[in-house]
Amino acid sequence: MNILVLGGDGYLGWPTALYLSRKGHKVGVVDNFARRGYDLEMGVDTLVPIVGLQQRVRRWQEVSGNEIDVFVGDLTDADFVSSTLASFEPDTVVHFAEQRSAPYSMIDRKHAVYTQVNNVVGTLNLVYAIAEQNRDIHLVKLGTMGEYGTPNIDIEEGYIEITHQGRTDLLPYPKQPGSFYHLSKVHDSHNIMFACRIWGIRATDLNQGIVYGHETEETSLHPDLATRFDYDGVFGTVLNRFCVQAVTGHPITVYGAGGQTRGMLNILDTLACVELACENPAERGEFRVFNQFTESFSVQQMADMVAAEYSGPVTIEHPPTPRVEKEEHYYRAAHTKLLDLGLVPHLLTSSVIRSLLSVCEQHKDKVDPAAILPTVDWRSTSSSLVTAGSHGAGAPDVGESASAEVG
Ligand code: NAD
Ligand code: USQ
Repeated sequence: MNILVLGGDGYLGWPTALYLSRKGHKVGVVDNFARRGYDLEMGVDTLVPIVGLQQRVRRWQEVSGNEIDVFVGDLTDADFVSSTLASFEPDTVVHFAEQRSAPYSMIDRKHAVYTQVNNVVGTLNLVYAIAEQNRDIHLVKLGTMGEYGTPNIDIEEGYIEITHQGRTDLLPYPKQPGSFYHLSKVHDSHNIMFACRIWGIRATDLNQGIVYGHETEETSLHPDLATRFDYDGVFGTVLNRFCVQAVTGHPITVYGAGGQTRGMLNILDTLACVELACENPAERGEFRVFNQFTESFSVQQMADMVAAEYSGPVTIEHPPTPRVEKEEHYYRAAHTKLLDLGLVPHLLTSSVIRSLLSVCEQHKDKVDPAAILPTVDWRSTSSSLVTAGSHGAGAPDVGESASAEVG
């Protein structure tokens, strides 16, 4: 297949592009380097060094003999999206290219507006280009388990059968997301579902849990092929952060009571799930939802697992959560559809945690302790993290220009 990977310079997009290329697909990657810009803006850096996209692609060609096409541009630019699709002629578009940090979206108004414009407008431009050019293109969109929130009933895969006043219907599962970022994913889901209904395009929404891990078969082939590894308080995700905290002697930061429970998956399963979705496309007009995670754990359980596997001393602290979230709650989410397609999960075993700890150990001299603590407070409308006017390369002030740009 011709597979276009949007966000192909990111933590998940880059290893996915390599994986699909190695499987024999013709792969193109699209990115505007916004993620590298957020690092400059926040004054943080990936723990594992990464080289530039062009250098990555050249190295991949040398190592594998496979070419990857590169398209540098912004999905909020409709002409760019349209011309990229026209030139690459994808069978499948895998869409990772969004601002993906919940804390980043909660810094202040500018970052909330930036996140929602970037994510929602980019996705709208994409569905328009697909509808205009070729309605057979399969859109594989990265959503998030966080779209559902933490309801006090079982979470289904996208839809729930509801009987009300004696009548029954299959309806989209209710959404209670926990940040302006997670809300942007809900808005995307609604827009894509509508586009499938009106234009008959085909889409799979992968409601992914929190990804951990760093190495894949392909990224391990050369240091230039490494993907990023974030541990800071804004972009680092929980298990990756806990491993960095353990190896640097920083207390593990379990926010609040630690009963926050989330669906988790190994980065290797992200690649496998995306491949399964690509190889088993949705029907024309179908908006399909898969819950993409393999196990669920509470934050406290993850801290305990890391502490148990690390050979040195580890302390676990419970600072108040900077988020507005339930610290203890019911959590049971269905995740059978990808298993039915053949997913064989890589579970969170002791050896997986030890290998994560060893990546962190290897690069621990690069850790900036000042970047570890959380700095964004959900209850505040303007975090002290970024003062007015200091926004750098990451979040352009789209607040005032958004309507003009969209219009
Ligand atoms: P990432 O930030 O590392 O990668 C996203 C890439 O998209 C970046 O390289 C960025 O520069 C690019 N991008 C952003 N906006 C763009 C635009 N307007 N035009 C072109 N490129 C743009 O994030 P990631 O961790 O690789 O996550 C990828 C996707 O998976 C995201 O949509 C995220 O919401 C979703 N997801 C991630 C996780 C996780 O744990 N990392 C979990 C669930 C879902
Ligand atoms: N947490 C801690 N201590 C920390 C960091 C986080 O207790 O040091 C807690 C948070 O309060 C939260 C949970 O861990 O309850 C998860 O936080 P996270 O930062 O690992 O994950 P989240 O903000 O939900 O976002 C990440 C990705 C996002 C993706 C989402 C999947 O950044 O792109 O959509 O995971 S999900 O959580 O299923 O929505």
